[in-house]
Amino acid sequence: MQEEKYYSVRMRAAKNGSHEQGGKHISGGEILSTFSDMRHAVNALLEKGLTHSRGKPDFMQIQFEAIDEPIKRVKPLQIESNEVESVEIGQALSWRLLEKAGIQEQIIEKAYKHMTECSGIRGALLIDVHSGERMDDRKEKGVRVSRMDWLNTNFEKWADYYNNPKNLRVKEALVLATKVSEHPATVAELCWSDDPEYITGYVASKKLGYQRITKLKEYGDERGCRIFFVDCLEDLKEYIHYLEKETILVQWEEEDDK
Ligand code: WAQ
Ligand code: MG
Ligand code: MG
Ligand code: MG
Repeated sequence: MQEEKYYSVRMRAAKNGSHEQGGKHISGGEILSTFSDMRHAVNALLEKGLTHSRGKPDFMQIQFEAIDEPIKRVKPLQIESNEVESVEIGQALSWRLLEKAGIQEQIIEKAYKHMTECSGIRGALLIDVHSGERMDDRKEKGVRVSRMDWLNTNFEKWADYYNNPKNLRVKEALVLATKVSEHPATVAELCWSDDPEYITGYVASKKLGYQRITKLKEYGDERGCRIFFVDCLEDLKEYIHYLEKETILVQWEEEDDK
């Protein structure tokens, strides 16, 4: 049977000029859509960028392109929530989880330094697990993971089964973390939002699953973070190609988790 054709739909919004002109990143989004759902997809991204807590954009770009390559189905990472009382405790827990994923303490420390120097970027930092140095050459752009999604009917089935909130932010983050952790060169991911009102973040890896941490930054802070700890000295180009161009659809079946 021939599979329905999908399109990658992407949005980015900035304020005080485009990203290229040095504007402030406001919002980004990526969706997979069929042709017949395109209006809905474009509208959802438009809405996301127009009404954002980081500010009112004066630049936005929305584009779609057909996907010609095969689409891979991947099960969502297991999700766990860690309630913490303070940012300090949350940050300490993120360190412990990263160490559990096999990353050395001095590498984590270096990664955190890179992050404070680069917060405000719209993509992720790729950090070499051996040296702690940044691997990508994308400067203030970072690497933007794209071509991933989770059909809403299937996501809602999953959320109902686990009694998880049907929250778009959690869905988007879990989709991204699932795609990123699926690549064998990813050791772990560390993330928290750049949206000032959203303070829950996570550490994710294939082994740890998606470990939410309820406080990773102070309320009101507009500095966000996405770091991929990477172990691939040889083929960085292939890795970035996977993140940007290969298509992943998250798909969950009840039998998977029994
Ligand atoms: N690819 C790479 N990096 C990205 C992408 C992407 N597609 N989208 C966002 N980022 C980077 C970028 O640098 C942002 O500044 C940063 O991540 C945060 O993005 O409760 O909402 O979309 O389980 O603000 C995690 C917890 C929420 C959700 C993360 O991130 C939960 C979040 P945001
Ligand atoms: Mg986004
Ligand atoms: Mg997001
Ligand atoms: Mg954001």
